[in-house]
Amino acid sequence: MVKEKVLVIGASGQIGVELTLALRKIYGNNNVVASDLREENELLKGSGPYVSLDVMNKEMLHVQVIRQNITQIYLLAAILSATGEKNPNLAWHLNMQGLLNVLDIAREEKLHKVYWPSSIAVFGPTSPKQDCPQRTVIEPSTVYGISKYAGEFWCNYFFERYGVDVRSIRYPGLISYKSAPGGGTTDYAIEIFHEALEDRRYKCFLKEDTYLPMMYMPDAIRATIELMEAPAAKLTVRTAYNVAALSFSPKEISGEIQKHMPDFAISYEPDYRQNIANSWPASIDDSVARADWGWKPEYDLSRMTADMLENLKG
Ligand code: NAD
Ligand code: AKB
Repeated sequence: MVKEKVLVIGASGQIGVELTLALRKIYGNNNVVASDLREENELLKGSGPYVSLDVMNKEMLHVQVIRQNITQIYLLAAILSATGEKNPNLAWHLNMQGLLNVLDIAREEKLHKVYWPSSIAVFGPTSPKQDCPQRTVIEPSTVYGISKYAGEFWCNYFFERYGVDVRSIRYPGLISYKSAPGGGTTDYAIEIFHEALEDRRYKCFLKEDTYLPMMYMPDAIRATIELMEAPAAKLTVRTAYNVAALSFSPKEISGEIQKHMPDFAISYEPDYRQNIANSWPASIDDSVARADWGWKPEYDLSRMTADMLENLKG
């Protein structure tokens, strides 16, 4: 078996912490190097190597890849939708240049595989709202969505032109309790649990009937690993795969929380994130991922809600 050495960039973030821990179980603690611009997340401490690294510094990144004999990179460093609308230039710069730095190094060093996540944010107001297909009209209206869509085509280009085995998923909004979310529009679906447990009330920044595609983190981690372990010959999509699990509104998730906490109350005060949410589909068709590499979600709304509350209660 080929020995793999994995570098996770953005390992202290919402996905990075859980993905790093999952990859360490597969490849061994010392074969997964966590890296981030910010300090090492508490949950990673003591579980394996950590380096401080800026993905925008291509030379330093290249040095680390050579020095550590890296064979795979998982690139998670990015600016998400809500923060991106506050600073479009920064979002474009990090989301694009960070990816190009990684793809260039992967080509030069002949890395075995690269993982880079896209998002349902590639879809825009002209995409179908329900069961949005893998291939459809894609006209994103946020800088985050534009950067993800351009990124998907850079991945496809590096695969077609240079044979870089880069794989990608269009994650829905991800819900988790281990590490905090990083500035997205779907973050309300995490905040609501924390506020419910602390205050028994939550003021939501989206309207009650705003349906969005969502997924519980264990499903997202499993999707990522299953895609990365799938035989290359099975993959028909080299931009990014649609994957789906849940679709719910703030009213629906608050109703689910009320089943566990009858005195929980939600109110609504939509802000600039409502426009972002309005531009995205409500649900996603993931039949291509199911057919190509056997994707199937495990968590529904009620199971996810019960698990979130149980884990956050501690
Ligand atoms: P996050 O913001 O929680 O984590 C990103 C990490 O990258 C942070 O720890 C940050 O410090 C680090 N970082 C930022 N700039 C860096 C730099 N220059 N060099 C090195 N590290 C840097 O984000 P996340 O939610 O974990 O998302 C990870 C990826 O998944 C992103 O590409 C995001 O677009 C994508 N995604 C996330 C979601 C979601 O709901 N969380 C949904 C769809 C797609
Ligand atoms: C966001 O809301 O920006 C992210 C995403 C869906 O990409 N959670």
